[in-house]
Amino acid sequence: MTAEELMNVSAKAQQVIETEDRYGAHNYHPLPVVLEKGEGVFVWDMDGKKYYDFLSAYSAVNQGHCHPKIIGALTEQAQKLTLTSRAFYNDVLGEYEKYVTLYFGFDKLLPMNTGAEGVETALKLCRKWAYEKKGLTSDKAKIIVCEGNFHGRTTTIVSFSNDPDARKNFGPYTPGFEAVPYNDAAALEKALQDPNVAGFLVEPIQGEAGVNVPDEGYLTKVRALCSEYNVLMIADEIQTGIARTGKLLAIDHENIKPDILILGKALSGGVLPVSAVLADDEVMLCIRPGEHGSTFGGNPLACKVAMAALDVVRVEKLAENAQRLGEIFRTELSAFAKTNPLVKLVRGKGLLNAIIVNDSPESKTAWNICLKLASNGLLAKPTHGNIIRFAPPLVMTEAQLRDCIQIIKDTLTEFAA
Ligand code: IF1
Repeated sequence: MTAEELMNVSAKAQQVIETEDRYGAHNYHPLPVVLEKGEGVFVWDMDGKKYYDFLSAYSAVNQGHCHPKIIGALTEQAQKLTLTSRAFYNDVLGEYEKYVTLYFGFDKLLPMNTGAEGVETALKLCRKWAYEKKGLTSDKAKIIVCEGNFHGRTTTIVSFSNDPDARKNFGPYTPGFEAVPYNDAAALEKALQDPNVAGFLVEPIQGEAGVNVPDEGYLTKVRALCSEYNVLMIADEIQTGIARTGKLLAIDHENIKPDILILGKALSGGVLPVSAVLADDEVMLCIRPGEHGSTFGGNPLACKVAMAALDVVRVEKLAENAQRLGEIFRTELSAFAKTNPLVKLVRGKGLLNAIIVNDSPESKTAWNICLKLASNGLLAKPTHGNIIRFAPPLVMTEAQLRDCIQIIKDTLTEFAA
């Protein structure tokens, strides 16, 4: 944290930052804001300053901070039973598995905790299916991924990342992956000529790559190609799912069903780590007792929280709200971009949007804009260099959104001057 960045930070908050700097790993470079409370679309820092949260913890807090229904489910179950491990049954997991599989339309669910664990589970499931059902030669299975992907931080996942920061000096890398350009069905079809391909892992919208929205119809072509070549389509909806893009799942915009669906983040409303892999029996039953698991996967506390979180999505019609407010956001900011030299482009779907700042990725412009947004009461953070992601909780009202649009416009105008 530079002295200049700490300028607007109170002594109290600086103390917290310094403690983290001294005792914590330096694996992040946060904005100089020290949060203490969250409620709905708002967060407060420890000096009592109120902000609109326009990051939603990378789309984990779609239901808004500390949603009373989800916190109620958490506190009620926390007094009863939090963890049994899967050595025994518990009275919640079956109810949860039924609720979620019916909610998303799959035969079965494998419960895990973090998104990366969900992705790893999907990769293992895909390989298992390839050897035991498709009949590939052992250790020969190949999974196609997309350039610009972000699927988590494990050594296998970063093995197929092409982001140098994510993978540098974490080798040796896990073999069995090949990248093709995103949003390019022809390139995918070419890669599928290899008979050893087991699956294709894709984000319906690339979040970290800067809210990279593929052409209409791309995912439909992907679905058709995966079926034609008998490889599993694996959809990573950890960030785009749970109503974020204006539909329950981003792939619902094209009405397709992947062979494996990965959920995380807002599956729990950001209350605790809950991820899940969904698939039909033909795939899911390739994993048998003792072949995969985790200590906390499927714990009763997580299950109750996730059911409440999904209930909120349905009852409060968060997908419809995201769809409607997203249209307003992109319309307003696209019009504004025509008059402001700083904004090159506005893109996104539902309430997963981003602006491309008209400056080099190496410049600190996007970062400085976010510092100014913070002092103007709105929290957002750049992704790669010159792209600022805007993703508020989906419980936002139109009036609050218009208030935020004004803050963003005023800040960008200030900056352009
Ligand atoms: C970080 C990014 C977002 C994800 C998708 C799997 C995972 C993520 C599509 C793994 C996680 C988080 C991780 C966090 C920042 C954030 C992020 F910038 F890293 F890429 F959202 F875009 N698939 N994304 O977005 O889930 O293991 O974290 O629960 O690592 O810096 P996780």
